[in-house]
Amino acid sequence: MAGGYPRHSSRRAPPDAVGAADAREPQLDLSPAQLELSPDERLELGPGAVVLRGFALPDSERLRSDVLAIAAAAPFRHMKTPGGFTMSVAMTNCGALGWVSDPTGYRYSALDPNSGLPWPAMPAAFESLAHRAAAAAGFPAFTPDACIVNRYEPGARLTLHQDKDERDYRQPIVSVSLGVPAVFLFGGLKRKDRPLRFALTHGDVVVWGGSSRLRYHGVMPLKAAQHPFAGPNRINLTLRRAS
Ligand code: MD3
Ligand code: FE
Repeated sequence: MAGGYPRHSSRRAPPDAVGAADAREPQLDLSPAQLELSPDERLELGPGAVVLRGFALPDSERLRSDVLAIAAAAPFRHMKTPGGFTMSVAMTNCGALGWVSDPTGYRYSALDPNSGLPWPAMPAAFESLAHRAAAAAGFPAFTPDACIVNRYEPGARLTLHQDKDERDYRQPIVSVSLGVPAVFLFGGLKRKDRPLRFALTHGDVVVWGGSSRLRYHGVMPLKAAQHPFAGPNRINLTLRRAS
């Protein structure tokens, strides 16, 4: 339990401070061109892991206003971890359940601890997008009850972690990348397995199911850039079946 972190149950390992960006240019294993190769805009990364490049682009404006409404009701915040760190990624949630972290641990909760109110409802556009993306990847019955909204400011990152706080790992996770592009790390089933690196850009949707569901993954420090969707930030939605 280095640094007070449970080694296997944590979604997120200790984050670095905001602004602690790596100065080196990350070397990508899959170039943006490789992620663009197929006319049906679909790339299998591994069993059950499917990139649907640009799948969210037609919904971009709707998603943007929905994220703004969620953030107005349940503002982005930098959560504290049980290990005593403050996350560099700012988070909020929507849906019946939201993921929260505080010095006592991680859990899904029906209430926003900052307000004591339920999380904002899952917007229809989120649910529909997740359902269509999961179906396109071979998961026809996916109905998310939780959506974590992550906001990356320049320098924010997620170190390698597994997502293990959900009840049923047979349910995939659908991720939607919006705004400034990021370098994503896709590791193996052991933390030490060398991760594949590739860019996730605005509008990309990835379905993470099957044997990829428990693979380690993370996000490199966000480079300073601008994108019309959210200025200097990257927004990532992860739609889940938590219960
Ligand atoms: C691979 N978010 O919220 S989304 C997270 O970009 C998280 O904000 C990242 O990891 C982000 O937990 C990555 C892509 C993702 C999400 C869940 C996965 C990849 C995954 C679960 C298993 C394997
Ligand atoms: Fe994750």
